[in-house]
Amino acid sequence: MLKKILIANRGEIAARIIRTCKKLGIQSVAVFSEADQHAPYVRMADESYLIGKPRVNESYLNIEKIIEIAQHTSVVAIHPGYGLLSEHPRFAEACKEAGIVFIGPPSEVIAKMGSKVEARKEMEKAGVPVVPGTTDAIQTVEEAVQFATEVGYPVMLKASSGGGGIGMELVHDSEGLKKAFESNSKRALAFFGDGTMFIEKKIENARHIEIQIMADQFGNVVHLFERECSIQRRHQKVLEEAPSPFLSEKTRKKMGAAAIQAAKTIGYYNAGTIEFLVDEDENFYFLEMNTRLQVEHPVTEEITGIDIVEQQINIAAGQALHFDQTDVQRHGHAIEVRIYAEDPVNFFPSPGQITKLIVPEGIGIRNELAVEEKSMVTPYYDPMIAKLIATGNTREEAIDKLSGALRQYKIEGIKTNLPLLKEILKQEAFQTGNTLTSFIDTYYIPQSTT
Ligand code: MV4
Repeated sequence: MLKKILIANRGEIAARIIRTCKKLGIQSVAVFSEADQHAPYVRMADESYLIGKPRVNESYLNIEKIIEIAQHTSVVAIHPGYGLLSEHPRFAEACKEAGIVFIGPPSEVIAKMGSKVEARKEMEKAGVPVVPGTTDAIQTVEEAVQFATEVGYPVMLKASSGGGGIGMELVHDSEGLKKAFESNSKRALAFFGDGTMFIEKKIENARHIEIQIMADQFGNVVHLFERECSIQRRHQKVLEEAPSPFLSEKTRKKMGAAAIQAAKTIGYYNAGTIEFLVDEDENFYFLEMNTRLQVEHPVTEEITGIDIVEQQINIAAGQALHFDQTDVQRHGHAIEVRIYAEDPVNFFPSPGQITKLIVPEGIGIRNELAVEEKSMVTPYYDPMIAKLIATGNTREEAIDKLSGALRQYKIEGIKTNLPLLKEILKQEAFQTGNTLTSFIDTYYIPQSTT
């Protein structure tokens, strides 16, 4: 058992991790920037330490400072949450060197999956279907054009170190590819310090479906079924649900088995997610692997009854999984929406003070909050201020509960995307489970700011 844990994160996920620490009798240490002094998670932790200025480079990304506090407070482990340092191989390495357990996979595995080109190679080795594309990095425009001619347009040009759509472009012909290659490679180099590019065939009318896996340090791997995450805007997820309303039981089984094989092949341990693109005929293709706890993990917790953070802690402590695949059962349906401090018309961030906050409550309603009444939402971090999760016996019941909860929700003082979320739930395409990645662009027409 890990007796004392530092949480190298902020906001709702820091609060979420501290909650499981309390449940397990683990001492928690929070770190915070000058902008987060009054954040709820800072008060929830047993100890809290100021680590620097508001900007992440001067606080939450300062590896040396965080390790220094970890040593000063004698924690045995660090939980990185999501984003920030969670998929930073050098941070995992720094923890190890300091004799502190990193609650995540080994540094080398994070690095390997961080390279999309390497990840594709590993998946081919594992026998997991990947999108038809280049095996090796593309070095020149000529190579790019030659490959695209072979597989046929349209193709997706992607950055090997990319994610969130940065350095990615859809191209329809060789002219477009020639133009896109240099600019995206330069952008990727500027953003990630790596301009390596690769090409995939474009999968049309794709859904984004991911499999949650859990692996211990003894090679035991289970999957916790899928999450449907197709409703996104500019590569920001807005709504996630489990199970997917689209998948057949047969494909669900095949994807689960593929995800387990993927994790075994790379020697993975920790919670992890294998993302797939799924086409209309239920062909699925590996997209990327996330080697961290994800924002949308609660929907999986709701349908399986498994506390994913607790499992991460047990795995990091060197315990074997105490359940196998047949013990993982799913019940009902869960939907999560992300509440962002942003203008629902132009999607600009909307910082300011929350003057009034009413959070819905009820059976099957779960809130994950970064804020409370009177909190300041600052411009320094991700604008997601809360998550709302509704669980019912059926998808219809979950939608009804979520709609009711959204009607109860009140946030005053700042603008939020609550109107967008209500609008999504009202759409027939959503209600019938017809959720493609183009959903928001197709159906959402902003009405007003109030
Ligand atoms: C694709 C694709 C179609 N074909 N790759 C977007 C973010 C990045 N992680 C991968 N993305 C895509 N890759 C091929 N070969 C379509 C997308 C995509 C997308 C994927 C998931 C969820 C929303 C999306 C929105 C636009 C494009």
